[in-house]
Formats: sequence, C-alpha cells, structure tokens
Amino acid sequence: QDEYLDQWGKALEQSPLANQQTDVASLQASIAYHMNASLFRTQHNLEKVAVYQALAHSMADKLLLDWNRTQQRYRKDNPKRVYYLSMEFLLGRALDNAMLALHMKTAYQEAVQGLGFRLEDLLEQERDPALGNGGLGRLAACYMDAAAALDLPMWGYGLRYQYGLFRQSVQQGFQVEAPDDWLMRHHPWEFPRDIKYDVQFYGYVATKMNDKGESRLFWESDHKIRAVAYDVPVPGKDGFCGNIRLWASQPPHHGGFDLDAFNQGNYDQSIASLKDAFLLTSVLYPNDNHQAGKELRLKQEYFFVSASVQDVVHRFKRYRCPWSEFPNKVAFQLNDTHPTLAIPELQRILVDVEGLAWDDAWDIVTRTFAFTNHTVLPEALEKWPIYVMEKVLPRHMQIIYDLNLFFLQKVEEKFPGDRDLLNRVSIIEEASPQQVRMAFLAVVGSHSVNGVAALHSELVVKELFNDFSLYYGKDKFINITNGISPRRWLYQANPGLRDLITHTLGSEDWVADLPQLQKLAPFADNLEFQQQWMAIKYANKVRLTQWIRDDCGLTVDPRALFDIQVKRMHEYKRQFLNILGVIHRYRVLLQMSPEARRRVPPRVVIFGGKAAPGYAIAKLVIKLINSVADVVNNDPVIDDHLKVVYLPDYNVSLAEKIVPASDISQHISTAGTEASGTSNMKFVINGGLILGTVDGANIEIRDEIGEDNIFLFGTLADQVADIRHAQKYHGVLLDANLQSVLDAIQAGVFGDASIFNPLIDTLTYGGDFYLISEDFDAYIKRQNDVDALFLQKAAWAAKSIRCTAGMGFFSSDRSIGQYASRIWKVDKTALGNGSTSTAD
Ligand code: CBF
Repeated sequence: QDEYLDQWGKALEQSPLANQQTDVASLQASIAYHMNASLFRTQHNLEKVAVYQALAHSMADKLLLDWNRTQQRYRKDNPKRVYYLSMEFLLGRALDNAMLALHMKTAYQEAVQGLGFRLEDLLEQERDPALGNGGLGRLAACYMDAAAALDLPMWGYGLRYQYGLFRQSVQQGFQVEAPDDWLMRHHPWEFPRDIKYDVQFYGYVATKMNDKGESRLFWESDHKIRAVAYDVPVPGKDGFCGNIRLWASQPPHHGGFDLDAFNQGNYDQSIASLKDAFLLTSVLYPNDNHQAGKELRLKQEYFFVSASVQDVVHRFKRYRCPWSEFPNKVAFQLNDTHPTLAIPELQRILVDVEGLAWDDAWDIVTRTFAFTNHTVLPEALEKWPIYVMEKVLPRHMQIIYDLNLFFLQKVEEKFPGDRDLLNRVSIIEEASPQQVRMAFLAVVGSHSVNGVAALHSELVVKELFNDFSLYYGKDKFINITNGISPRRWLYQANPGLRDLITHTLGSEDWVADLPQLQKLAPFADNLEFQQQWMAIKYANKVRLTQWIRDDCGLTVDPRALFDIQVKRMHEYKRQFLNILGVIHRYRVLLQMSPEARRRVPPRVVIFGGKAAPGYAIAKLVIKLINSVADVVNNDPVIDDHLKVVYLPDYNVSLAEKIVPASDISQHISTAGTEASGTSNMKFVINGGLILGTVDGANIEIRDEIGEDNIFLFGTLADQVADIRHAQKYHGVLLDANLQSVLDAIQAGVFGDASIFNPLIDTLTYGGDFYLISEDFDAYIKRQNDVDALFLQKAAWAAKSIRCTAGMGFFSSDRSIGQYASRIWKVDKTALGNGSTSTAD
C-alpha cells in the first residue's frame, strides 16, 4: 500500500475537507450541504435542532482534519503517551467550545444569522453528554481540554453510556428522575470506529501447555461482550486535537442473534445475548462519592479497562519494541479506584497471554500505573466481595491473591512480626464477607499516588494510606492540586469579562498563561475599572434572572445579592446548613421593622444539584429547600428581601450560566471531607467571592487571593475528630438559633413537618456527624459579614477583582503540566505536517 500513500495524500489535498474556507459564504455553503447530505433535510423543513446539527457537522469537519493530523503524527513519532482512565467524562456541550478553540465563532455567528437564525438559540439545542456525576468527571474533562491545549500526547478512555446521569425535575418539591436519553437524537461529536475487542466474564481457569511446552494458566469463558470504540475529538490549539475513546458494548458475534432459537420459536432466547450486551453500558451509575456495589458495575469497570488495556497493548506491539520499553511508551493514570482492575488485567495479559515471567511483568505494571485518589470518605472507597470477584473475574481474583501474598511478604521483611500491620495493609479485607480493597490494590500497583489538594493529600498520607507511606516512603505520595479549564470556565462562559481582561492586559495570552491575571490587581481600586467590572457581573446576573424566570416561573431582582450553592446534593457538602441559615434569615427579617429590613441587602439564594436516587436524606434536603422557597417567596412581608430558588437539572451548560452570575457562592463542607472542590475555583475566577470552610482547595484559594478576599469560617479539619468524640459521649448541644429554626420546621411553618423528621434526626439522634450545629453560629456571623460588605460597593468590587487576579494557579494547564513532569515524564509533541490519514 505504501506506494499509493502519496496519491492518497494528493487526493485528500484536492478534497473539500482539506479546502475548507472560513469566509461567511463558505460556512453557509457547508451548513446547507450538511443539512441536505448528512441530515437528509431541505430548507423547506427547518427546525432549530436540525440547523444546530448541520452547524455541528460543519464545525466537526474542521476538527476532523486536525484530529487526523494529530493522531497521524503520534503514529509516526511514537512518543510516550498518557492514557487517562476514567469511568466518567462530564464534557458539557461541544459546539461553542470547538468554535472558540478554532477561532470561528464570529464567522459562524454571521453565517447563521444570514440564514435566519441566532447562534445563541442554536447552541441551546445541544444536549449535554452527561457521562459523569460531578467533580470527578468534570475534572477529567478539564484535564483532557488542558492536554489538548498543551499539545500533550494524552488520550482519555471511558465508557459510552447509552443513558447519562438522570434528568432531574421537581414535582411538589420532590426530586423526580427520568432517563437521560442523550443519544435519542443523532450526536454529531462522536465518531464510531471499526475497532473492537472482546471482553470475557465468568468461566473458569485451567492449565494448558503453550507452544514451548511450558504449562500456563488460561482463563476460558463463553460469556463474551464486544467493546466498540467511539472517538470524541477534543479541540486544542493551533491545529492540535486530542481524543477520548469511549467503549460501547455490543454482542460478540452475529449481532447477538440466535437464529436456531428463533427458528424454534424461542424469541426471548434468540435475542438474549443482545439484551445482555445492551445492558452493560446502558447507564451511568448515579452515585457521587458513594460506592454502587452491584455486580453490573463491576462488569462495567472490567469491560472498560479490558478494552482500553487491549487497545494500548495492541498499539504498543505495532512498533515491535521489547516489553521492557512499555513503561517508556505508556503511562496509565487511574482516575480514582474505578479503573483499578487495569492493574491485574495488564499483569494477566503480560503473563498469561504474552508469556512474561511474573516479576518482569509486575515490574512493567508498577512502572506504568499511577493513581489519583479523590476522596477520603469511607463510603466512597470501593471494596468488592471476593465471592463476586471470583465469579465474574476468576483469573483476576487469583492474580490479586498472588500480588497480595508477594506484597505482604515484602512488608513482613521490612517490619517483621507485625501481624496487625499485615492485616491493615492487606489488599484482602478479612471481613464477612471478605472483600478486595481496591484503593490498596491501586496503591500497590502504582508508582505514584496523588491527592487533589494540599489538605486532602496530607490526609491521604496521614490517615488513608499511612501504613503504606511508612512502607514505601513519602516520595510515592504527592499532591497535585486540581485545576479548571480557563477556556471553558472564563473565556467561553463569561464573554464580557473575557473581553475586559483581554482589553486591559493587551492580548489574549493570559488564557494560556493564567498567572498573567495578576496584572489585574493594580486596577482593583480604580473606580472606572470597578464600574466596568461590576457592569459585567450585573449583565450576567440579568442573564441568569431570565433563566430563572423561564425555568422556575420566578421573578428575581438582579440588583439583589446572588448567593449560590450548586453541586451534588450530599450531607457532607451541607446544603442542609445553607437552608437552615436561610430559615434563620427569614425569621430575623420577619422580626425586623420595615426600616431595619431595608438596611439588609436583598438576597436571592440559589440552589442546584442532583441527589443520588437512593439517597433519601439528600432528597429530603431538596424537598426542604423547595418547601422553604414556597413560603418565603410568597410572604408579602418579605417581598424582595429574600428569594429562594431551586434550579432543576443542574448540569455543565447550566453551570456556565450560573457561575459568572454569583456575588457569593458557598463551599461549606465539613472540614476534611471535600477533597478539593473545583466549582470554588470556577466561581472565584469569575470574580465571585466565596463563603467557605477551611477545607479542600478553599485553603489554597485563600493563600492565592489573600485572606481578606474570602469568607472562611468553622471547625478545622484537625478538630473534627475530637468534637465527634465529645458529641458521642455528651450528646449534641444544639445552638440556640438553630434550635429555633428546627422548632419552626417542626411547628409546620414549611408544610407537613413529619416529612422532615428523618432529616432533623440527623442533627439530634444521629449525633450531628457533619457538625452543622457546631458551625451554625460561625456561619450566620460570616453571612452577616457578607451583607455588610455588599453594601460597600467599591470595597466589594475591589475584592471581586482581586479574586480573579489571584487565580492564576488554578488553571488545569498547571495541573496537567505537573502530572506530566512529576508523574508521567512525558514531553510535549510538536505538531508537524504529517500526512493525513486515519490513524489507529
Ligand atoms: O477531584 C475532583 C473532585 O472529585 C470528587 O468530586 C469525587 O468524586 N471524589 C471530590 O468529591 C471533589 O472534592 C473533587 O474536587
């Protein structure tokens, strides 16, 4: 075929794909072409969604060319590549992002306008691919974006769930879940590939002779499901385009159809394997920071890692390098423990399939994997019962036993006679039933383990993996503080602020070099600049106000203080504390004279976030918020002094509207529970002040922007254990203001009180595990400080500017740069002019 390569290159050069023009008329032509050729529609039958799709196809054409060039270049240069293994990628919408990355938004805006549409309306037609639960999945998306922007050879691997995170609506104040059928309409941002791997489950392990007469273990099973690749391009800079490969499940052969069963009239049986395959990647488990614990989830995890490892091994073998080169060509990053089975899977492939000696294989494995821990919450730490693992993955269970044995022997060598230690570090937990501790397996199989913010990484070493850090030494455990994409979370989400910053700093260079934002600091006290700054904030608030009106039928005043808490509903994140604080405010306002009330700045308190469908207490908090909203929003005495909003179906694209509109946002987890948080970074970079606990990345945000520009309060992480201990023995002494708030709920001020009993019990009988009572007074006082500052317009504006100015550190480019140099040891690839062809 090589002799024809030149000819193919020339043919492509002549093709419409390589000759795309970017003037308005050519863009219109390309949209019209796709309307007819890709969607089979004509201009006589136009709906916004169809125009959006034609537009997306037109844009994707441009990305595809970059994608092909980039991947072809990799194939030729064979650099060390990073594979980011993540069960979740919360990508958000693609079109706006791609247009901005390729500097084509203005041209497309004009093009669609000339065809009778507004670009903003078309952008709203895109469904969010919600292939993630919250922070972990969104972080993965920001990291892919950063790698693409940095020209770093990194691919993401994940699952193409047929149904993403459920869609949430609110009925009678309660959360109602519906399936997220995001693929019902054609999704123009994924490209199905003819790349397939079979993944097997169940079966048995036996011994057989290989060609050399050596006896080998092998794993046999009839139960196979086929993984099929879908590639999702990630727009980068200057013609570079990254990739996320998502696996969908399909039946292994003959399309899963059993013709014999059909001929015998056994119709259910005839499509049984089809149903089986469909189910595997049908739905994302909707738990955030909580283990799902179901056999199907274990199968999803294995399916995902097996296909990914097979794909990477296949690519490696193409170059015929010795196996010892594998760690120099491949770095796997485990995004939490969900992909940990990749460790025994690679060991299995190297030993059972490729015939390497156990120790050689293990050396390769441990030099290839690195692990990021994202939580210290015990309920989120994955453990799989051995009886489930033995049934689903019999060979992997054997491998895990062996790995554990060799590991414990080494621990015994270093710390002889310490049986307790062996028990504590064993990958197998001697409980009933016995379980595999996935986090321990990840630590033992990785050369580097990192936490995601300074405090979190400290807790990881001191608490979660203390014994391991004594055994391995501290160097294996590092911190890499999370970061966010400045492209999506400022450049794209806040065009007004983007333009002001660009104008003030003289160029757009700050986007790729975020510490340049510091140059805004000298303008913090400049009154004219403050006015421009706050006018942008006001416009963003107006935009959100319209959204609230359309979505919730509620009118709110954009001049009020917008106080926002949007994130997954979870007890440790303490939305309960927030709503209890709102009730307290409501009661105080009611007791005030009208004059006194007028001296308090009006507030709009906005909530958003989904609760896992099985998480009853979190769902009750949603109900309480909505019940309080019903009363407060309709109280004529309160009028506009206080409004409460619950925005349903919080997702990435809604976040892009909410984040730029905050005056204050709340990040108020019990100290030591929120590993990092990333929405805190998004709010602050957009000039929103934050009210938070001394937890996660709040601490580093304070260090960067200065103590004066953040409202911190509450118990410190190292005090929590003592307080819980004391509460256990002496009971919870409820704060007096909090007690009156609870009395009001129990008196039925917010409707049927009995509904809320289980929630109130978490404070009283439940021992107030999340220290709401302990922190209540400090929280209320800090809220009063917020009120006082909001009345001083210039002082508020100055702090808002200083917030943005200090956020240079939190770019995902900095985080990914640190991963690259400290863990993966990879170089950037310079993009060359490699000929275009379909790579991989
Ligand atoms: O590191 C990213 C985020 O991950 C979580 O969402 C998680 O799922 N474990 C944490 O809860 C966040 O603190 C963290 O920012």
